[in-house]
Amino acid sequence: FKLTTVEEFEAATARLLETGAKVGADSWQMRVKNQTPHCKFGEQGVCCRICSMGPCRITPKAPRGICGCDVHGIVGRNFLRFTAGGAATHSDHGREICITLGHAKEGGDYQVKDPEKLIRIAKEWGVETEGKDIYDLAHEMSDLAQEEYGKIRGYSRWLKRAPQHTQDLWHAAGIEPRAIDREVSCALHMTHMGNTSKPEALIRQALRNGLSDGWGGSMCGTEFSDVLFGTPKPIDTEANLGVMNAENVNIVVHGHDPSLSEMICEYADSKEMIDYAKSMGAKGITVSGVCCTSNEVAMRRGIPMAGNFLQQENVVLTGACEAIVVDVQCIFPALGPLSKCFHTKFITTSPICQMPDSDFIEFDAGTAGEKAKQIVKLACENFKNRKPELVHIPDLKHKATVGYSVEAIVKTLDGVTNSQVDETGTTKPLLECITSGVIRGAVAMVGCNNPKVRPDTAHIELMKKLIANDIVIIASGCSAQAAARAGLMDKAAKDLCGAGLKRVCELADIPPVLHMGSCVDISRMLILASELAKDSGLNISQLPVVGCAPEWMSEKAVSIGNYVVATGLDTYLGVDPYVSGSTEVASLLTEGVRDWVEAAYTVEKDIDKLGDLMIARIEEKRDALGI
Ligand code: NFS
Ligand code: SF4
Repeated sequence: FKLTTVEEFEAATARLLETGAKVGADSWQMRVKNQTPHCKFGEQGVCCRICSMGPCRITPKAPRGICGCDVHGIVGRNFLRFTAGGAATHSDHGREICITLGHAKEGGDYQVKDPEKLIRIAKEWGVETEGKDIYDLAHEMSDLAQEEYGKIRGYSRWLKRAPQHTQDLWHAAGIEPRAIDREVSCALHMTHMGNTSKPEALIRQALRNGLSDGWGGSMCGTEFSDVLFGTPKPIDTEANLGVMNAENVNIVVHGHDPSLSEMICEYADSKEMIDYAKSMGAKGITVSGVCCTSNEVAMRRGIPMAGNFLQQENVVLTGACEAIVVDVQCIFPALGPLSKCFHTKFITTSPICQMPDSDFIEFDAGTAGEKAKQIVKLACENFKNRKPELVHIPDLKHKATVGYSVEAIVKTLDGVTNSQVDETGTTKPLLECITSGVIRGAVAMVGCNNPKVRPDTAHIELMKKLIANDIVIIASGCSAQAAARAGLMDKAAKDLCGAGLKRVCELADIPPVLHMGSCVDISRMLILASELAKDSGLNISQLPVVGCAPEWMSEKAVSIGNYVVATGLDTYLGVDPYVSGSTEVASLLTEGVRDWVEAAYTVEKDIDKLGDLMIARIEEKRDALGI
């Protein structure tokens, strides 16, 4: 068994960039050069521009801004604003899903595909389900979920899913999130000129705002996406640019909201559209994905993953992309001008994400089917405009098995252990593997690519190291796609594991890196950690489980980091979150918060060291438990 190497990824990219040079295309590789070195004030987080007396930059000679704010206040406010941006983004995505749920109807574009899950959540929320039409229930839950964003009293309904001990910690620390939108507003209010400059208060709100995402907006996104589109189950797919097909109309879905990508997949798979593609001279239609929307449709439909964040330009550079259809988040504005160098249609669909040089086809839940069909037709009609001399699809792809929701993990592991464990439907078999030491622990690998790190290398190298040490990986977002493209989600990758993990992979018939979905699906990881804690009688912070985002870049990733830490899981970052300018803020994040939530951050840019630190932490937790 052989993984695809990062060198092979890079050779493929280099070949594509040659095409780019021919047509005069710009690329992120070129723009990074223009932007380097980066502004040191920005990198340390010591620049404040939240009022027009500034911008103020803190230096030894100028230790305070014009208003008198010191470096700790400035760095802390910047960190909180960064978090608020991410929490707002995830949560607004979640809200869109709640709205889509309100449009679900029998035989309509959107239907309830997992009624059991809807009923389960309704019961959790104390909603009467007996004798109720499933669509009436869906609409009632849609309203209630949307109210979570602006309710006037109480805390997020989802918090109750956490172990009591975790809820008690949140209460004691004063960080239980209230209405989702309120925490974002509160963060922006606190960081306005002349408000909070005390680091401790800013970091507390950063955790609370993170929690309003993970245990609020993101959880709405994940749970109601499952209700609408089905809870993921293990399914086979493929990953990397080679999934695009030179003979077919290639549609690439990019972004985050499955409401769009699901509809595109649905129509692209219809006989009517396939016939239409044939009438345009193609053999068929291939839909593939980039970024998290790709994870969504891969997990539920086995749609292949063309690439992750820093591959988005590559799909256009193949010269074989008829349409790149985007909704929201992580979309390079570069795709506009780049698509103009090729025949590619760059189709934006959301009022939230409007870009120059794109065709805007507004997509909403009410007209979804009709718009999806229009987009697929447009892509088919564009096939004839291809310039054959520019077409080159790298011959790189790997098999991957994806779709490991918590439900799927529990089901897959049921009955795997040969121990006395006979309780099905719990995480006990997984716990048994961990306690016996067959698996040493688990790492949640998440987050983006970032040109500051050699792309994909940190994800892949860390995963290789961890699985060789019998540590199972649960992965999401662009990290999951890096794994899939390398081959780490191929079941054959068990050969790269230590003997214990290899045995578990064989018995359970799973790959050593489990794809848990998109970034909003990190809420699944919170549930898994909670279930493990409840089933073992331990606190989450005692479990030999940590989180890691080695190549993160977005505000969303910081919000995630905050809720993962606040849930009791130590989190390891490979890129600095612009706090190095303040000793107080940096030490709060790497130590101080541990007093509130029993976990903290570690930042380490040396990837090999980062891996060693995680392994050491996992072993330390095992020692503390005497296992
Ligand atoms: Ni997550 Fe998904 Fe990727 Fe990073 Fe962007 S796609 S929401 S933010 S870049 S992992
Ligand atoms: Fe400068 Fe204070 Fe205004 Fe920030 S809020 S720009 S530190 S004067």
